[in-house]
Amino acid sequence: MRIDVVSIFPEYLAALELSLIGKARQDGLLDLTVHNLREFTADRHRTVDDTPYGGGAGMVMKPEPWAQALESVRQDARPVLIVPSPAGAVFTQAMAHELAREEHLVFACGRYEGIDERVLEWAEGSFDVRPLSLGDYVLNGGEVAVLAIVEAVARLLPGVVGNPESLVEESHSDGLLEYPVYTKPSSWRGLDIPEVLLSGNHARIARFRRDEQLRRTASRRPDLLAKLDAGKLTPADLAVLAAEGYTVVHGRMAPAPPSSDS
Ligand code: 6SD
Repeated sequence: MRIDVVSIFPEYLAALELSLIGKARQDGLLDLTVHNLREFTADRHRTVDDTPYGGGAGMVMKPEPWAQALESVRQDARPVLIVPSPAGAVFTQAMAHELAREEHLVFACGRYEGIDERVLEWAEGSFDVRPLSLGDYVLNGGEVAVLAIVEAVARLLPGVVGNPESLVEESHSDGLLEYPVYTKPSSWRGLDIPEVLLSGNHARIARFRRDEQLRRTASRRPDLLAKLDAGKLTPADLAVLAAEGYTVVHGRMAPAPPSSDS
């Protein structure tokens, strides 16, 4: 996969030289280049921003440096152009899987009040433009979102994660949060690991972990629970969720009505 990132703070993306992603680049699995937007300016001061039409606070990124930068990185037919923005669709694991199948991703990191909107309109001509949000909170620019999205996508590329089995059981792969994990020592500062994990009984361990996934999801992410197909849950699953106050309504999990004895 080829990835180009355009930013006025290319040093911010230095983290992509570390760990798994850095190794994937060294191994030739990922061809990632970070570009400084200022290299695509034509004035003495390398100006990338200007005041907003219509007034208001802050500055807006000028369109022409962006057009120059994006034209310089585009080589194939229609690369995906990802523009981090709090006004984008929320990035999900399903999108990470879709993006991992692309040949070429380009990331445009905004700063200040954002990029002149006409850049996105113009880019539609030669890119598949995707404004994406990491979540409902406001960052100062697109760089942190790019770090997150590139890591989420690159780890799905063939050969990047050493043991591909570690990709299978993860959070969101089956719509449930992950089960808790423990390592040695088995007793630490007065806290013991759940005894079932020492039992050697693999069926009991699998049941314990599934129960923990269901309990955690019910208490921390009821929004995820509501998306599950109740038809894919076993009687044992439904019993755990009933204990957490959930019942099947129209084939989905929903909070159970308060019982008459409570
Ligand atoms: C000015 C940006 C780009 C400012 C952002 C993305 C998310 N999820 N929150 N904030 C963001 C992206 C903010 O450029």
